[in-house]
Amino acid sequence: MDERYDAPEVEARWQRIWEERGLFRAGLKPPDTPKEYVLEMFPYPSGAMHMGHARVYAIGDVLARYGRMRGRDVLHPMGYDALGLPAENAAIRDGVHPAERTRANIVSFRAEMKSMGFSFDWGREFATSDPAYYRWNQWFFLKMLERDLVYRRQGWVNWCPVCRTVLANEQVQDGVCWRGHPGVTQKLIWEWAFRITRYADALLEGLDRLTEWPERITAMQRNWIGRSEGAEVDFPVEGRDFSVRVYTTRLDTIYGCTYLVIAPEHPLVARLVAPARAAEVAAFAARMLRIGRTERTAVGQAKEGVDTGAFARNPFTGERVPVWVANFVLADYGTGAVMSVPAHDQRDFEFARAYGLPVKVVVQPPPGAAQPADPDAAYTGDGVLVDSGEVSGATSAEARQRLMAKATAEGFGRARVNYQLRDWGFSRQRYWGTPIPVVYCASEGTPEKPRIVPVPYEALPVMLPAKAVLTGEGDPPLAKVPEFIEVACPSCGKPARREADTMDTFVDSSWYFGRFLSPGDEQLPFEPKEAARWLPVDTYIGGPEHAVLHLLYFRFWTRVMRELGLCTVDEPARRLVTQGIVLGPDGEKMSKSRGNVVSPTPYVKRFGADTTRLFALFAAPVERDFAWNDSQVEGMHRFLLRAWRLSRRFAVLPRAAAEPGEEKFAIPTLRRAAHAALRKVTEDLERVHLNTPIAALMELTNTLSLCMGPEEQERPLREDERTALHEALEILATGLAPFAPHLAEEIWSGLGHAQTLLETPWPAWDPGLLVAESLVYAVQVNGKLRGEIEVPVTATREEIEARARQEEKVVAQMAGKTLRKTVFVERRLVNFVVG
Ligand code: ANZ
Repeated sequence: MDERYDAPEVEARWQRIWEERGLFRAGLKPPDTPKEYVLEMFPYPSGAMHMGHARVYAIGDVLARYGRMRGRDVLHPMGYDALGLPAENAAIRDGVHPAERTRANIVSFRAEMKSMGFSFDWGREFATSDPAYYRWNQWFFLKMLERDLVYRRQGWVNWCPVCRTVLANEQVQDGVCWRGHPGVTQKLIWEWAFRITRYADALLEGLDRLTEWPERITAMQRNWIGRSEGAEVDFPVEGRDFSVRVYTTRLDTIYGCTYLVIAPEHPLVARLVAPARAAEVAAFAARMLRIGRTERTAVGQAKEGVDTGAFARNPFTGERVPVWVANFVLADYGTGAVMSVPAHDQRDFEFARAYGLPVKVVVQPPPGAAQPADPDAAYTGDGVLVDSGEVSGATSAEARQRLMAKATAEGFGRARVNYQLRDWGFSRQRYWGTPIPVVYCASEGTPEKPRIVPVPYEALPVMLPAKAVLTGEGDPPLAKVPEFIEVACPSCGKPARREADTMDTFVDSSWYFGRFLSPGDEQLPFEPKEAARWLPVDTYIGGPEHAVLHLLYFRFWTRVMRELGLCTVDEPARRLVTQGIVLGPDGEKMSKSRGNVVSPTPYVKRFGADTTRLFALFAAPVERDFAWNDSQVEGMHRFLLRAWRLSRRFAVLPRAAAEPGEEKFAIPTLRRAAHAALRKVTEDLERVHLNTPIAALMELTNTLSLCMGPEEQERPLREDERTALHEALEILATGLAPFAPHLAEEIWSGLGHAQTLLETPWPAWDPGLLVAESLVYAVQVNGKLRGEIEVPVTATREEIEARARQEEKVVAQMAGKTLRKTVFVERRLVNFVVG
C-alpha cells in the first residue's frame, strides 16, 4: 500500500476542526469541572520562532492536551512580552519604529505557532505593548505608591560618557559600550524602586510550600534572598564624636578584630579620613567607582585597599584598630562596614597578608576535630574561644550569645537580620516601556527636588508617544518629546514635567498570568472571580535562566495582588517545570544574537508539525539541555508514518466470514503490550517525563507491525483478532494525541470515531492484563547458562534458588564442589558460584 501521508493537508484540516469546535477555549465546561491552568513563559516576539520556543510550547501543549483528555477545563493562553530593549536597540540601528517591528513580528510569530498546532486559547491573546495592558502596570504602580511599596532612591547605573546615556548591563562589556566606546563608568542617578525587601521573609517562607518546584530553583531563590542573622556593633572613631557601625555574623570573633574596613562609597569615608591621606583615599574611591560593583567584588578579584589613617576603638576590648577602605566591602550590604578578623575570615586574611596587618587567633577547632593545617588560610569554622577575655573557653555559639547580651545591655550593639535581597530598581532610561505615571511639579518643592504628583487613575493610561527619536545618545528618549514631557500638573494645573523613565519589562511579566483570566477587563487588571477559579497556575514552564529574577518578582507581585484583593493565592504557580536549554548546532545557547538559530518552519513544511513537535520532545528529557541535531528528525517522521500506515492497513484487512482455526498472533501478548504502553504514557505524563512515552509508543508500533505482517495482510482476520488490533491502534492514537495531535486524530477518525480525541476521555489501562503470572529465570553455574526455570511471580528468592538447584545440569555441575556464593538478579537469573 503506497498511500501518501499529506502532512500539510492533514494538519491544516485538524487545526480547522479544533478551532471550529472551540476545543481550546477555556471556561466553557460546567463550573464544577476541575480546572487546570497550563502556562508557558510568554515570548519576546522576535522575528522568528526558534527550536527553543518550539520545545517549551510543545511541552506545555502536551500537558494542556492531556489535561483536556483527562476531562479538565484547561486554560492554556498565549501572549507577547513585547516591550523592551531588543526592539529599541534594533530601532536605533535601522530606524524601524519598535511598534512597527513588534506588530510585524507578532504576525509572523503567531502564524508559526499556529502552524505547530499548539492548543492555545487564542481569544485571550494580548501583547504587553498594548496600552490596554500597560495601563494596568501604571495602575499597580499607583496602588503600590499608596502603600509605600514604590519609592525614589539614588542608584548606580552604567554610563557611557560618549553617548551621554545610561546603559543596561548587557550593553556593556569590559568597560566598552555596545556602540564601541571605551570608558563606561558608574553614575549615581535618581531611580524608582519597588520595596520587595518588605516581603523578604514571606518570600523565603513561601519556598517551603513550593514542593513541586525543582529544588535547584528554590535553593537559588533562598540564596538570592540571603537571610543572615548577626549583630551590629559600634566602634567609636578616635577623637571624633561618631562611630563606625559594622555588621557581623561572627560576634564570637570580636577579640580577634585587628582592623576595620569600610566601603569606598560609605558616607563616613570623607568624614573620618586623616587629612594627609585624603587625596589617596579619594583617588582609590574614584577608581573603584569606575570599575563597577560586579567586577570589583567578583570572586577571585584581588583584595585591594587603602588606609584612612583613622582609628576606631573595639568596644569590647578597648583596643585601637586602624580603619581601611577596600574593594571587597559593599556599600549596600549590612552597614557597609566590616570588622576584620583575619585569623577567621578568608577575605580578611588575604587582605591582612597583602598589607601586613596583624592576625590574631581567637577560635580553636573544637576538641577532637582536625587542627587547621593550611597556614595560608583562615580557620573559618566555629570552635572554642581563646584569648577572648570573659568568653575564653566558651564555644562560639555561647560566646555569640553572651557577647550579644553585653553589647545590647551597654547599648553599643544589637541583634540584626540582613538580607542579600535588594529592592527592585525598575526605572529605565528607555523608550519602549511603560511610562511611569507621575509628573514633577516645579511650582512646589525645589528645582532639585520638585514635588512628585501621581497621575490620577482616571487619566490612565499615560500613553507612550508614537513619535520618538531613538538615537541611543543623550537624555532618555521620552525627555526629548516635548508633547509628552510638558504637561499641566494634575494637582495645581501649573506647568509640570512628566517622568521620562519607563518601567523595566520585568514588571510586565510579573502579572501577565492574571491578565489572561480576563484580558479585556476595563475595570481591573483582571477579575477576582476569574482568579478564584483559575489561580494558581497549575504548571508553569520556562527556562532555568529565570530562576531568580522573574520568578521572584512574580512571586512578590502575587503577594501584592492578594493584598489588593485581586486574588486569594500568595504563590502564583503550583508546579514549575524548567526545561533544558536548546543549543544551536554549534553547542551554544540558541539565540538570534549568536546567529545559530534553527527555525522549526522548514521542518514543519517538510515533515509536518507532528514530526517537529515529536522531535523537540524526544531529543532529551524535559529538563536536560541538548544541542540541535536533525539526524533524528527523519527517524521520528518514519515512526509517525509507520503508525499511520498500520492504521490504514488495518482498515483494509479482509474479515473472516467464520472463525478459521489457529490464531496468527497471540492476542494476550498484543493486549498486554498495548496496555503496558498506555500505562507508561499515562504515568510519565503525570511526571512530565515526555521522551519516554514516545519510546513506549514506538515499541507498541513494533508489536503492532509484527501482528500485521505481510502474511496477516493476505489472511482474513478473525473477529477477536480484529478487536485486539483495533484496541491497540486506539491506544496508539490516544497515546500520540498529546504529542503528535494531528496524526493521532487522523488515525482515530480512521478507526471510526466521530468525536475528536480531544473530546474523548483518556482511557484507563486494565491492570488485570499487566500482571504476568510467571517469570523465567536463567540458571547459571559460574556464569555459564545451565538451564531455565519458570516460577510463579509470587515465588520467594529461597523458593527460586531451591528450584534452580534441582535443574539436572545444575546438579551435575555442582556435584562434589562447594557453593561459595549465590548471585540473584531479580526477575532474571540465579548464578551459583562454586569451586
Ligand atoms: C566579622 C567576621 C569574622 C565575619 C569572621 C565573618 C567571619 P553574610 O553571611 O553574607 O551576612 N560583611 C558584612 N557586611 C559586609 C559588606 N557590606 N561587604 C562585605 N562583607 C561584609 O556575611 C556576613 C559577614 O560578611 C560579616 O561577618 C562580615 O564579616 C562580612 F570570622 O564579620 B564578618
